[in-house]
Amino acid sequence: MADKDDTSEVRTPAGVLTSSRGQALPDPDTSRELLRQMVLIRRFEEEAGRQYQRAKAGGFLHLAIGEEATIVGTTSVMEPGDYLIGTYRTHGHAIARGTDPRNVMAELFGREDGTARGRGGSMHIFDGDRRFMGGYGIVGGNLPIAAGLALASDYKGTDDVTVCMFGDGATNTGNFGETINLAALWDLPVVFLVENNLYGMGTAIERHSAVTDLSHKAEGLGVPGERVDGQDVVAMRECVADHLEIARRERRPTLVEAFTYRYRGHSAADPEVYRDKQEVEEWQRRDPIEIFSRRLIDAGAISEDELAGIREGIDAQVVAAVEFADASPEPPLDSLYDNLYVMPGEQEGWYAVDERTPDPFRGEREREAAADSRVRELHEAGASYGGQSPRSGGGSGEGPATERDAPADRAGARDEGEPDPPAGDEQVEESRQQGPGGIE
Ligand SMILES: Cc1ncc(C[n+]2csc(CCOP(=O)(O)OP(=O)(O)O)c2C)c(N)n1
Ligand SMILES: [Mg+2]
Repeated sequence: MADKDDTSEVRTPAGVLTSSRGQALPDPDTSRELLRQMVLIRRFEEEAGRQYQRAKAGGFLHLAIGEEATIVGTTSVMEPGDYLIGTYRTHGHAIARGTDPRNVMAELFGREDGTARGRGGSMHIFDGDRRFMGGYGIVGGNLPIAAGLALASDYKGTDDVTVCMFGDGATNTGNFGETINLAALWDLPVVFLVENNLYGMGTAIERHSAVTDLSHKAEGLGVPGERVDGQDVVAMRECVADHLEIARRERRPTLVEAFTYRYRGHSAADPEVYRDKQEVEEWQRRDPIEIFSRRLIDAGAISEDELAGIREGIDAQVVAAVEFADASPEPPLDSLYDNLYVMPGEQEGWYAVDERTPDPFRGEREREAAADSRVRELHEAGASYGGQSPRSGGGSGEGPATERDAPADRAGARDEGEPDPPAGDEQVEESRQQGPGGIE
């Protein structure tokens, strides 16, 4: 059913994007599911932000609030066997792929029931069973891995496709050019998807990329692209479905550039001096969840009551995720070196610690170290760096972390590579003094 005008227009740094994608709503069940997933991701991330303020979640935290339609539109048309690989902003991607939000929250809390048993934290959500191949902290670092996944599918002769999602900033990395070139040369079944939220940290796209129409940026290397409104879940779905089909059937890579926007700062520690409030508000008027809810109500696909019911159910689900995460044990301290090395007998292959040398392997030594007090010292240093009080007695789940009053925006916990906050900001200064202790 076509319930919109024939074309839509979105203002972008590279001119107005006119598109006829997203005219027809999917069937009511599918539509409700798209909405439910977007609301779940939004609520989950709002709560993650709150738990970070309370210092329940540690490390770094990058929220994708505002980018839900780009995420859900994409995953909703992927097959279960397809691979998805993303960045450090991927709580929603994992949830949309089917990972239980309770396990994602437990990962943020650094607990045993987390998706990486608490080892990865927010930037490294991973769920191999659902072929969500992870979050990566190195900008552009996931692109070559995506090419590897796609090559593996080809090699095995399956028709699985890899979807590789990354930011506008990542298109400036060497990894982008190198991966695009190989993907085109080897006809790899991969869809490259740029989540163009107009900024790489605090740098606007016009200031970081000579080419602002990113859909053209891979063309000279043999990968054509398409621009799409990333705030319109139906347009996203349609567009990605076509590109998946090209990868699956024609075995060639393409690129999708989705226009989207993050409402929150780059990370929880961003003072946001590079954009003004009006710009954020302008994008909030094109909120993907509000737009889609209104559209479904207008089309009679959902009632106001049903919508309220969805929101209520999700509120409860997110509260349960926090309770679950909080009740999950801390990883035992003597497991600190687990899964770092492939030890003898665990797995055959060149990467296993084998009998090539009579000396004990470094990994074995590190494991032995877990038995002595050096590990304890490491733990304490790590805990104080993260601003937490170390737990007494070796940290094998003796109770929840000591809650502390985190500074209002935890501005002291700056992201790697983030610029110093502007001078004279008292709150930043104060939290910087309280801030990460550093390892002595
Ligand atoms: C190779 C590399 N350079 C720099 C950084 C620091 N850094 C972290 S996020 C980021 C911005 C990336 O922006 P973009 O690709 O647009 O993704 P977004 O954060 O907007 O989702 C930078 C420069 C990094 N993590 N890795
Ligand atoms: Mg960006």
